[in-house]
Amino acid sequence: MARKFFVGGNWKCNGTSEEVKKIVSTLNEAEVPSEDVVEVVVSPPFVFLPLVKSLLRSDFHVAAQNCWVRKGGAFTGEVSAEMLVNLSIPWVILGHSERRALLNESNDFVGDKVAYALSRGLKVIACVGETLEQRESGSTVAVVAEQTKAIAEKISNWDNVVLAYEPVWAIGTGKVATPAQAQEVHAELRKWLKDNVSAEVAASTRIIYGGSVNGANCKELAAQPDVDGFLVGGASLKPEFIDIIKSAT
Ligand code: G2H
Repeated sequence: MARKFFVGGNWKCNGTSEEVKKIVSTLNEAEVPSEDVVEVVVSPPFVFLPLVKSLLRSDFHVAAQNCWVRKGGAFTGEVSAEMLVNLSIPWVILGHSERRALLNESNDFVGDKVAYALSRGLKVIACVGETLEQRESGSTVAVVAEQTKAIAEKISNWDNVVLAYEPVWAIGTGKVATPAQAQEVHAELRKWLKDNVSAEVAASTRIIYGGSVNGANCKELAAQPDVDGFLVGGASLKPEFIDIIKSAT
């Protein structure tokens, strides 16, 4: 089954309402391949989600950067999956390495979050990736397999999941994985899905790359057979995000 190219823009904890409006107007004016060719999803901070959703062109979609692991309630500072559904926010990013590292989100916790968000009808960009130390010790594949397993154990349907491989050493560092490094891990992840979930899920699940993707390096990465798109941080705040969307073709 053909996998539609996916480009996500993770704005992280950046922006004022003026800056957000400017980014959206750049996106709205851009000429990009049609929705049949590339799925574009941008992820502003929670507080800007309604604003971005109201202004953004209808062929692009929005994602939250996180949501609570269960039904909402007495969880100060959290935002529930139900709230996102209520605001018609279709996507959520879960398991980003910044949250895994800074907020101690474990593999199990991320698996629970993915399962709960899917159960509420959200689509999930689920992130996995190894640290530099883990790569240097030769445990990259074991680490990403373990992270993926913690998700796979808790879900039975992968239709609404995009898997984002984001090596921690490449995030925000300017040190992008080489196309060969990305392809190698993406192929291993696809093999893991085939061996542990099903051949159908392995063939249809989009595996996207994240970590210092920019307008200059996206083409070569996009040409790799198992790279089905990108999750873009820093460059998603700049006009070069358009070039990254265009790398779909
Ligand atoms: C990885 C990526 C977006 P950046 O975190 O998820 O960020 O492109 O800035 O490395």
